[in-house]
Order: sequence, then structure tokens, then C-alpha cells
Amino acid sequence: MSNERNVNGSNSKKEQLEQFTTDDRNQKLTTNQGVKVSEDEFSLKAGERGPTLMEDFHFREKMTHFDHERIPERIVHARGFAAHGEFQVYESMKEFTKAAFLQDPEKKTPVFVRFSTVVGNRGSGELARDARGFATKFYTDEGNYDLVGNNIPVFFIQDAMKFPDLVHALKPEPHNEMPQAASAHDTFWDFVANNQESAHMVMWTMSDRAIPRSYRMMEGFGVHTFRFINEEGKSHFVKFHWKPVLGTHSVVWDEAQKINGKDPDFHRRDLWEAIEDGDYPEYELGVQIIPEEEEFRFDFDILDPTKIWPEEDVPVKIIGKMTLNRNVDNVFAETEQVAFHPGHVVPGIDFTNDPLLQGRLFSYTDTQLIRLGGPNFHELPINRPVCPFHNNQRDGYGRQTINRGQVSYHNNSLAQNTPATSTEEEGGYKHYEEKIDGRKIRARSESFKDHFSQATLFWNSMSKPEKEHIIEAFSFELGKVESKSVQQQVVDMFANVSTDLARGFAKAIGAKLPPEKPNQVTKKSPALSQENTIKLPETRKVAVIVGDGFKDLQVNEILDELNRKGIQTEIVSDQLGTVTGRDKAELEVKHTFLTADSVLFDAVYVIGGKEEDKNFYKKATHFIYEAFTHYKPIGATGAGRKLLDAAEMDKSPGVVIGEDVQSFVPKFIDAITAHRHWEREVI
Ligand code: HDE
Repeated sequence: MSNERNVNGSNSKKEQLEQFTTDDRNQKLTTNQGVKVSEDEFSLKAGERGPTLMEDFHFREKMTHFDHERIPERIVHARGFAAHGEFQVYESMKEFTKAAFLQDPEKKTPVFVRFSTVVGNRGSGELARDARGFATKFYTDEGNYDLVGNNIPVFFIQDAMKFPDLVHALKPEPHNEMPQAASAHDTFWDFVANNQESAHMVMWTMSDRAIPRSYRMMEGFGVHTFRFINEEGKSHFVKFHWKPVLGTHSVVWDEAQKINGKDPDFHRRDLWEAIEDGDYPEYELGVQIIPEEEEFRFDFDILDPTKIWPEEDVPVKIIGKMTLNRNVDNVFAETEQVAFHPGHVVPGIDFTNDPLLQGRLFSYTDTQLIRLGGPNFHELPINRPVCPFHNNQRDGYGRQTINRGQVSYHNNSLAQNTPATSTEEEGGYKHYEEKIDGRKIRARSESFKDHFSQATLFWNSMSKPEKEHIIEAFSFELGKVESKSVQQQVVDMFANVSTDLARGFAKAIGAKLPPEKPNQVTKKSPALSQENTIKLPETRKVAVIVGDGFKDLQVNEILDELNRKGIQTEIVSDQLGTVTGRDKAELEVKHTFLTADSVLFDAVYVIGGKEEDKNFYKKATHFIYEAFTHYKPIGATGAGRKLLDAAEMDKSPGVVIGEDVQSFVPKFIDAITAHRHWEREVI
């Protein structure tokens, strides 16, 4: 494999991976030793009905390899899905950082991004109420840079020391291993009530952010405060953001739970299909920058990972774009074996003393040693940098590099003291020389002790429906908690955030209501509400409900118009094959009411079928009504209109009834663009 420094960028990782990629089609079957195999169905036996023989090396090799196929799943973020892409900066960031991949707008840096849920195991449903991992590996010319973020900008705890406790509380309870991929249980909420620094992040996980519509429609955050270091050695504090070009959107909780049953792969399928269809997911990279001199200007500590920097106070500067444009060839080799680490940094990016970040800097390599079985995981194709790497590290399980020569130590004279270190000017990484003067102490800074102000800021910033969803989420989660004491502790804790919130869910779970009092914080941050996000119709999926004998002459025109806007339409009917209209128009059916469900779509367009087909209408009505209760856009033309009248949906917001293409299509597209119609009354 090439060990030359990459100069031309974008495909360097793809080219590197291709050297390890194989296609077994049209090849002869062999053993791992390359011996051609003559028979792959029957083990070697002493007689047709006799015992299998030890000398059957083919059987033993095949079975042994199979027996060892599994590796430990990630302790957290086990359920994930990834894709390749590239990143390009819009303008040079020279003023703030010397990181090479952030200098040249012409330069494309290959990336690999893995999205994940946190709590569930590798096979769990993807629509869990949970934070989502958003980990990006930039294969830069100066080495790999990993931005290992989440879709929530804060974390549950302030010190890495507490991470094992948090995860023990959040994972299924150890005595019965229930519930899977859920925080709705006693130990999690007991942890929350007794570790009140979690308040802010819990507000996010109880909000719509924890049930994203798509990996393509969620934000990403580096969470911690990092440092940018420029050529002159000057440091700025920086927080990283990924902003999805399609905006930030969610599903509703009832829908999320149903999706987990109907299609537990919903998020990976969505990402996979978007990339296969050429609808490449895009995210803009944003940075919030605070000069060193302003470290203490804020009413929170900028090193505290339970705090955001409100975007209205510290604007997000958009500096580049990432496009995911290639699916993996093999999930195990790439998605499963990729090893991220917040400590993988390049010159120009450095750490701060955030105690959560400091602990992460230990944990990630440590976990790869057990998960990937030794210290050579950097040699796995997906983890290799695209630039050369040379050092005196040797041996270990699965070593692939064949290091020539007798010298594997430093300093040496036999190899002229090579591999040689580099000066800063030559690109050697130099840690920022922060002045530290302190006592060794196990303690937390006083400046980390306000756990509620930003939780209230989040609450204040929500729209009315978002607030209702948060109250419902608390009511659901605590409704599943068995301990009355834990329930009450949580009510009392969140009364510090807002008594409207705490009283809202206390009522639902039969707990004692805290007395009403005004919120301590009145500030809002509009950027926190998804109501203010970008809304676009592109790649939205519409179920088109149509039966044999449908009578709308303009159906094809309508579908074409929607498709032209980038909206995907899929025909759902009571059987596969084609449905034929009265005017002999034919439509190809993609799903039946059995194989599809309204929860898998963004909107429904009802065309209808023969009026007397009761069975069709019964199933169609159920489908449409469910979409209606999830506040989804619904359109109807032709006989479809009658269905909506009958169910009295026709006058509701987001329901578009049309006569002809001209009047129907633009209104329906607007309704789809709006995503959901919360103002709709649902009984
Ligand atoms: Fe992680 N985290 N984490 N984490 N994390 C892991 O590393 C850990 C934290 C995040 O797709 C593990 O390779 C500690 C914050 C993502 O492969 C492990 C602490 C954020 C992923 C680990 C945190 C994250 C991980 C498990 C508290 C958002 C998946 C498997 C100090 C900024 C990466 C692995 C992927 C994975 C430790 C907190 C994001 C055990 C000790 C905060 C996206 O090393």
C-alpha cells in the first residue's frame, strides 16, 4: 500500500481502501491458504454414515473462523451506521487555526462518519429516545482528525469519573436486562435525581431532538470546548457544530415506537437509500469562537460540558460543508471496525481542561484494545491515515506492517536517529503551552455548580408543541418508573427548571405537585427550537394510496410535479403489481398495506380506488388516520377526497384537497415542506 503523502485530496481514502477490497464473485472457492476446494457441503467422514474426521482441514477452518466472527460490541454507541464523504472549507481559517484541512477552499478532505444511538445493543431499534452519536473521521494530509460528537450539545455529567455510573444506570438493569434501548426505567431516573448536573441534557433527551426523523436531519455538536491554534501560536476557544442542510426535524413519540417495530432499520435505511439515490446528505460545519481573553466573560464556565454557548451570544460561523456520497462496501470491515478517538487531533486543534474531555482522552484507545483485540487497530484499512506513519512501535496481535531493519528505538545512531521528530515548522504537533498552577485535588469548580439555568433556557426557548412533547416524554418515562420515591425526586428536581414543566408531568404520574413559582431565568435562545429550522420538501417520502379503478386523470402529472421538487412518491395499495385507473392509466405498486405503514412516510396522498371496494377503504382509512394523528401532511384528489370528508379530516391544517394539478400541487408541497402540522386538533 502507498505510504506517500497525499496531495490531491478527495479520493485518497477511497483509493487506499480499494487495495484492501476484494470481490469474491466469479472466483474459485479456496481455503484461507489459497487451496482450491472441491466440495463445500459435506464434511469428510469415515463412511457415508460415519463420524467426521479431524483431518478435514477445510471443515475445521470454515467452522473455526465462523466461531470467531463476533467481536465485543461498543460499550456505548453499539448500534451505528456509517458512510464515506468529503469535506471542504468555504474560506481559509488561517486567522484561527493552522490545521491544514481548514486552509484551502479547493481542497477536499475524505471523511468517514458513523451515526449511532447510545444505549441500545447492536440489534436494537433505531428510533429509541436517546442521544445520537455523530462521529467524523477526517483523513487529512497531516493525520487523522476525529470530531467525535453527538446530536445534543451538552452531556449528562461534568466529570469523566462518573461515566461508568451514568452508563450503568442508563443501560438495561442488570438483574433482568430490561429495558432494551430505553431510559424509561428506575435506575436511570434514580441517577438523574441524584446527579443533578444531568438536568440540562435530560431536557434535550426528553425533547424532540432525541427522536430524529433522519440522520440527515439532525445537528451535530463537538460538545466540549476545544482550542484552535494558529501559526503564531495564538489560541482561541472553539465549539464545533454540524448544521444539516435539510434542517433539524423529528418524528413524534408514538410514531417512533411504532417505527421500531415496523422497521427497526429505519434510520440506516434512510441514509443508505439517500446515498444510493444520489441525494447526498450534507452538513455545514460551524464554529463558535471565543478569544482566550474572554474566557471569564460568561455567566457559565466555558469548560463545563453541561453548558451551551447560546448562539445569539456567540454566533456560529459557518466555515465549510461535508457531503456524504458513498455507502460502505462492508459494514463489519468499515462501520464496525472504525475506531474514533477525541484525542486524534492534528496541529492547529488542541484540548481544554474540560474534565469530561480529559477523561475521554483516556477511554477511547483503551476501549479499542478490548474491542478490536490489540494495539494494531490503526492498521485496519478504515483506520489508516492517508499520510505516511512511521515510529518504533512494533509487534502485537494481528500486526500487518513489515518494518524492515534492525532499529526500533530512539535515540539511535544505526539509522541516523530516524524515524526523526519534526519541529513545529515542519508540522510536528506541539501541545499548547497553557500555564497551569494548581494543587492536586479531587473537587469540582464552584463555577460548574449551576445545573438549572440553562435547562430553563432550553425550556423557555421551546414552542408550545415542543413543550407539550417534553411534558409527554417525562410522563411516559416516569410512568414506567416503579419507585414512587424516584418519581417524586424527579418532579422536585425539575421544579427547579420550570414548575409548569414539573407540574405538567407530576399530574400525569400521580405525584405531588410542586407549588407554582415563576422561572428563575426568562432568557430564550430561538436557535434551540426546531420550529425555527430550515424547512425543505426535498427527499420527503409520500405514500400514494391508490386502488384499482381509481379515477383521477391527472395522477401522473401530479406525481411528476412532486418528483420534480425532489419529493419521493411510493404507491401503496392492497396488493402488489399494477393498479389500473378507469381511464386505463397504470401505476406500479411498491408496497401493500401489510408491508408499509404510515409511520414510514412523511406525508400521504390519497387517490382512492373503486368506491365499492370496502376492504381497500378500510385499510386506507386506518393508514391515513394514523398519519393524521401524527400531524403529517395529507393530500387528496379524486375519490380520495371522500375518504377525508368521511373521517372529518378535510378541514384540518395541513390537509390539502385538490381538483386539478395547478391548485393542488403547490399547496401540497407547502404542506409537505412544513413537516408537521401541530396546530391540528387530534382526537
Ligand atoms: Fe463517548 N465513548 N464517552 N461520548 N462516544 C465511546 O468508544 C466515553 C461522550 C461518542 O461511532 C466509546 O469506541 C467517556 C461525549 C460517540 O464509533 C468509549 C465519556 C460524547 C461514540 C466512550 C464519553 C461522546 C462514543 C465506546 C465521558 C459527545 C461512538 C466505543 C467522559 C461529544 C463512536 C468507542 C463510534 C463512543 C467513552 C462521553 C460521543 C467507551 C468515558 C460527551 C459518537 O470509549
